[in-house]
Amino acid sequence: MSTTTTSTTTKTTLANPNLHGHGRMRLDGTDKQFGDWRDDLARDGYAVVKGAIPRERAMKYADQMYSWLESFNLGYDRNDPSTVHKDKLPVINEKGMCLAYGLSHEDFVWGVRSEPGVVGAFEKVYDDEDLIVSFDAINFQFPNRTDLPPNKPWPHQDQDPTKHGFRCMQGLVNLLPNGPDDGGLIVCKGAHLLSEQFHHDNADEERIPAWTPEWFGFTDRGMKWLADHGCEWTKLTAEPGDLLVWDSRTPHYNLSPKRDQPRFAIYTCFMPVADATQEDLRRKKDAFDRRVGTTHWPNARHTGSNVAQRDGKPDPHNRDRPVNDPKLSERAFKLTGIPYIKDDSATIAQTTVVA
Ligand SMILES: O=C(O)CCC(=O)C(=O)O
Ligand SMILES: [Fe+2]
Repeated sequence: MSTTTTSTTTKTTLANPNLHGHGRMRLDGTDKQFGDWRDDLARDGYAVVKGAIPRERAMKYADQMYSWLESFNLGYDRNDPSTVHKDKLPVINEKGMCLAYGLSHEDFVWGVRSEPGVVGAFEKVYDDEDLIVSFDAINFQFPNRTDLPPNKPWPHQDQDPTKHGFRCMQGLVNLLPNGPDDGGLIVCKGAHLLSEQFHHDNADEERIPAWTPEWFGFTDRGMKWLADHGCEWTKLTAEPGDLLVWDSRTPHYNLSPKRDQPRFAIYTCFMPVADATQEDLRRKKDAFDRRVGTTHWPNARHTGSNVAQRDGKPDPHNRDRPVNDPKLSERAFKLTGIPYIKDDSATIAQTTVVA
């Protein structure tokens, strides 16, 4: 491996033979047939991309996730389910989200984000190789947790309801066997196509408070509207290495596992860099430099913090850098968005890339 310094912005052609110049998918009922998972995505608002990461590599990533939990030395042991307790783990909420500790930038997380089968799926949907990726949360859900509040349904869409049409495809890589009772993603089939009508019909309703405009929570009335319009909820199942993708307008949430199998997932959301502004990219560079996270939205409209709160106080186990800082390939570095920043070569040159 050689270490180089990147200081220029170039739009290289990665020549992905899977791109056919068909243009970005529209997910409005007018997409042509592809004969693969893209047809499911267009019709249902979600799809499973089987084997986006080979199973053995996915299991290795899961192993690194277990090791990362154990690295806090708080008493969690993957072989002893009785050690699944908030006092023995980094701070993870009842939805399974772990947001701090520089985790979004651990080398294994970047490894998952830059897997060719993962990036390639997004390249196909956007018909574009110049993409940026979110610095998202990581999900660790364990069964039978009585030490956390229950994970009540939180149906939502991750897109501003005043902005219509397909804007962003979200994704998560599933890393452990995930059957019907093993928790994980549940989606409302076909509701992406009714999204504009939904928000028109329900515009008078008081909104569930959201900390970003790119989030909308479905109330009981909203859930009834979806049911009345024939939309059904489906809990997805997946093997290690499968990529689950969904239109940001598709209503969804997650369920906790019910038997003995934990659920591990790494969220991977990409969008064309052409959809981000230079200001977005500079904010994204700042988030990368500080090793903090973003929401699912890769344009980094909101950036996070590495200060987890434990029992109302900063966690004494907080970290502000990953245990293993990422060694980014040239492809991965482009996904940070940094090489697309114009007229900022002095600062960009500080970022080291391992080719
Ligand atoms: O964990 C999941 O499957 C879904 C998570 C989600 O919807 C979110 O973080 O916005
Ligand atoms: Fe979501």
